[in-house]
Amino acid sequence: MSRNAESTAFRSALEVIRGVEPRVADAIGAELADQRESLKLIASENYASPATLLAMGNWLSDKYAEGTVGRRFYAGCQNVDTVEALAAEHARELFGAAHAYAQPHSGIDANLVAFWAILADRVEAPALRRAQARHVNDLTEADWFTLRRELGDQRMLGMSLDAGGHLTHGFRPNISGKMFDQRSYGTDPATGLVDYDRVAEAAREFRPLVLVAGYSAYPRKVNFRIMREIADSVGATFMVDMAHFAGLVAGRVFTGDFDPVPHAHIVTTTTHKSLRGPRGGLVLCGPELADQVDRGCPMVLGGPLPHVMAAKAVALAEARRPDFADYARRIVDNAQALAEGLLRRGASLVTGGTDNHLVLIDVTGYGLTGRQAEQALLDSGIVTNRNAVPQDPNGAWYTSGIRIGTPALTTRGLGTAEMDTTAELMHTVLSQTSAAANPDGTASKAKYALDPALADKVGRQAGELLAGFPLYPGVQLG
Ligand code: DSN
Repeated sequence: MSRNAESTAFRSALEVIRGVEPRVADAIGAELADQRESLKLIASENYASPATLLAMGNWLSDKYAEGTVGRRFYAGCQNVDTVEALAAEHARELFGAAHAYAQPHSGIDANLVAFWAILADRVEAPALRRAQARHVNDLTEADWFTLRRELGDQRMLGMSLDAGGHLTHGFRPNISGKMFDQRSYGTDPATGLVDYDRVAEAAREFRPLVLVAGYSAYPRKVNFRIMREIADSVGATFMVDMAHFAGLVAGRVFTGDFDPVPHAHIVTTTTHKSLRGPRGGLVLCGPELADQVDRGCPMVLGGPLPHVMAAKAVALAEARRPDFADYARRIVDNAQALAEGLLRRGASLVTGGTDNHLVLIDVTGYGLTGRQAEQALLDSGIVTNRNAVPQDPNGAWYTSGIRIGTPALTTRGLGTAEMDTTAELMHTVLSQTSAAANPDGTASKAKYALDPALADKVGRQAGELLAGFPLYPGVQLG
């Protein structure tokens, strides 16, 4: 698309929106300005391409399309079929998967579809066979009672939240922790790394139906071959949530033992993180689970979002281009440069570095909580998010960590030299911020003191750094 076409498309869209509700048009324009001006280091965010964004604003949004390609509960879905089939085809080709399901609206939805499919495959189907029934409707009340009890009795073993796992990997207050009897594996307290022997031991003791790998705040690779061996040793279904690192799998940075697709029974992901697509989810699996996964909507999900599936097809097509591999490699180079820059300046990093797209800073060394550090950085034009560190004494709200990641800045074109400057800016802010007390003199985990002049100066320096890497250079709104 020519740059002129991008400007015309977005300007025209805003003009039309402004005619109805100008405040929405203003918010959209302001969001672009904010994103252009800030040093975005949120590990789970990115900048989708203009083509991906534009694929979402159209008439596909108006269709209901429960069911699957060619087998819908609504008439007139031929164009939805086209885009869903394309999204699935690109996903299968990109990841080398036998089956892809492009309907989940988010990563959590993708995980729920996967859990549903595993339970249906491992518990419901055997129960139906035992009862010699074809469908749950054919079960007697007694059979149904037994099945309900068995469904509620299943076990999941996943990475604990404070070790970097995700809420949906069995965290007790989350629906996943209520669907399953849950136990989690952590990381080695000395190294911060996954200890596969301990995972194997936990699996032997707990005998889970599902072993989950994947993370949202673990800065290292996971060996999925070993995890599959552990799952096999106890007869568990092995599921990987690759939402954070799907772009690194797509870009062939994570291969062999570190590519989950050949090793897992089922893989879930979001499409908007390192994969750089629209907000949404995706499930990949082999033929054994495909039928159950395809029942995700309407059994688990509301109607699919055809406009978002169109955007998934566009983004996945982009990820199949050769330059995406270069992008994926640069994400990791940048994360490592950022980690080295921080370490050189005295920061403490969980696991001492990174081999993926994210870095987890333990900010207690700066005398701060994650909440204080996050706000001080935001005052200085640096957007991050606070995150728990393993065995975090400050809990999940205040936390002791700051999670940063490089997918977004790498899309913008920043390289390793700019990562060193970014490390310098972050270190300056963190080392000049101090914890402040409540008015009554008690310690606060939220209040902090940072000289506003310093915050302004760092903000200007961040702006100067970004000026060399314009965001959406083809889009001029005014
Ligand atoms: N909220 C996402 C993240 O920031 O990692 C995970 O769901």
